[in-house]
Amino acid sequence: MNVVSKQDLRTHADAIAGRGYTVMPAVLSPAQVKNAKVALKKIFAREKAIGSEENWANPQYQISLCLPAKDKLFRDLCFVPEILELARMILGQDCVVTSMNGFTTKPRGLKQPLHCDFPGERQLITSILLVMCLDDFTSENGCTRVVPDSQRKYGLEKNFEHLESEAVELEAPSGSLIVYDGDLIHGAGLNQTNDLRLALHLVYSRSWVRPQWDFALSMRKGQRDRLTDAERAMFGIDLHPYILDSYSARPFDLSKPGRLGYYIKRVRSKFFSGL
Ligand SMILES: O=C(O)CCC(=O)C(=O)O
Repeated sequence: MNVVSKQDLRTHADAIAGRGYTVMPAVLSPAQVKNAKVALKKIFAREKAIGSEENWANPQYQISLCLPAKDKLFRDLCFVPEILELARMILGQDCVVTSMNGFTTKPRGLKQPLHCDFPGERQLITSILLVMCLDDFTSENGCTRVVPDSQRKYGLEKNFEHLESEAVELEAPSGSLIVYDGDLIHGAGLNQTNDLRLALHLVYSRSWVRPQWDFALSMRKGQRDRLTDAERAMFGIDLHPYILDSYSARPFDLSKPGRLGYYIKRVRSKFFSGL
């Protein structure tokens, strides 16, 4: 595992601010990679049926959402010192994790179209996305491809087929991080092998950005109560009391046991503390 110096981190941060992305080799140790792979494969197996029902498993990819609620080792991977320092350099000391998912390209599947995760017309980097490579990323197994300098150019456009010829493939050994501005046009490639191409997608945002995932409402009360103060801050547990699940754009079902009481308590403590 590389120790990334402050100077190197600055160079990576400048590359993200400039062309929109960077590749950091050997950030995760072989043990971190191995343990994350074992845990993610188990989760994928457990979620096979629901994945197909919900379109989390399709001809392009399989995805597993909200990993920090599913295993402590994924929470720990949000606190790798070098990674956190880079995120804080770019997004401020109080940046938060807005989502962390598991992802694989589908063996012999389809190519994911180029897209933008956090489109907008901002002048500021509000989120960065880190692809943690748990396998070697190669052209054959559908490594991430990005369109350099494409951030903050296309507003809310959705179709980027015309940019395919400008996309570059980012091959990287397992343990590497591919990091890009959330506004950069990118996509996973075509997996022409018979194997998975496993990755974790970790997104940090500025603290005032509404998160993609509501970790507070996704964790059971017991689990939430056992989080450390650092984890509570990192997963924005006390930041955004709201009831709309921004990922699916569906309101939470507040009739489910415990949800209404919990929501009222959060809103009260946020807005009426001291009354
Ligand atoms: O894992 C990758 O190569 C990128 C996937 C991606 O762009 C996405 O799922 O939004």
